[in-house]
Amino acid sequence: MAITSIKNLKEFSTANERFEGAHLLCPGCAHSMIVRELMNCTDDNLVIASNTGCLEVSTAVYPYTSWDTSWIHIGFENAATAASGAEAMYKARKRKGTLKDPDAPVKFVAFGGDGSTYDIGFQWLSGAMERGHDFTYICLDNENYANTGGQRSSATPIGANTTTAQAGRVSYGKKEKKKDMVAIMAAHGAPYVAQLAPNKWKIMAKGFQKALETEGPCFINTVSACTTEWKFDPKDTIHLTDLATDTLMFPIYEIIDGHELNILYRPKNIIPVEEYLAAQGRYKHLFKPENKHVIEQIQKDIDAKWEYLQRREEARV
Ligand SMILES: Cc1ncc(C[n+]2csc(CCOP(=O)(O)OP(=O)(O)O)c2C)c(N)n1
Ligand code: SF4
Ligand SMILES: [Mg+2]
Repeated sequence: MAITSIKNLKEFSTANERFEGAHLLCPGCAHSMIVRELMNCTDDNLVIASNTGCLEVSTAVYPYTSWDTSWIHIGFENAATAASGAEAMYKARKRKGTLKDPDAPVKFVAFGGDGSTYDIGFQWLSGAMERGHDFTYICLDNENYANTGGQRSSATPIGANTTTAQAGRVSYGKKEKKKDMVAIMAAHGAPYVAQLAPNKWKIMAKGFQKALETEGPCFINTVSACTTEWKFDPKDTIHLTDLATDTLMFPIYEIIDGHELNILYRPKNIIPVEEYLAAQGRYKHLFKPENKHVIEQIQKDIDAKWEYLQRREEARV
């Protein structure tokens, strides 16, 4: 098995880069941290499909590429389709004996933003999960359509100001709550589903490795802080992600075979969500007296979800 045990920080920083640093993502963009970690956590050959979005447009500007591996660019809705199609072809060729090196370990991975994963590519992702392809789908969840100017997606949390759910005199921003994609993917009966974050990089590497090692369709939602649309200083990406995990706005957990839930990170001190919201321009209107009720609602929802996750973990159902 070519997947290595979790590398330490030194090994990670000195490993042969498979995701090259010369790209056009904004300084501080978490997309590159997540992709780099996935690519550095295994020595297996990788076939990666990446659909339209910030990651794709910033890493494959002709004639340059940041991808030191097989890489397929595909239309906005089709990351899962491309990865699952490549996997099906690989299996067929293996069966027919037409692969040059049939014993070389190969893993199939798809990267999609939340706009493509939660909304526009949702049915294609659902189909690939249901068909049971052996691949890992990673959602880079920055909670908006960043590449086209910050429109709301169904991953955008309630109360966020976006270009299509604007906060102003008559509105506090997005009115609807975030879709629970992790639960939806687990409901497909996928063997491995998780929510991970780049500040907890060892947990994230372990989760990636688990997904790559697991046979069948795996889904990972990663929290990807977006300096431009969340509106925070690029130097604060990891601090902001710490706030995301330690307020439990983004709890870190896995679900195995659609039912066994394990919490992977328990903050020592749970931070009130206000601190996370106050650190980002997209929520600044919530601190006006007339919008305080939205902050209270967000905190209530976080508390209820944390309770629920703990109960699920204990119940082992
Ligand atoms: C079918 C289709 N609809 C819309 C677009 C325009 N489009 C390109 S990238 C993008 C936003 C991508 O958002 P997301 O998937 O969240 O990725 P991010 O850029 O935020 O990483 C949109 C709407 C497109 N290329 N194809
Ligand atoms: S707009 Fe956001 S997601 Fe896109 S490159 Fe910049 S920081 Fe990254
Ligand atoms: Mg997005």
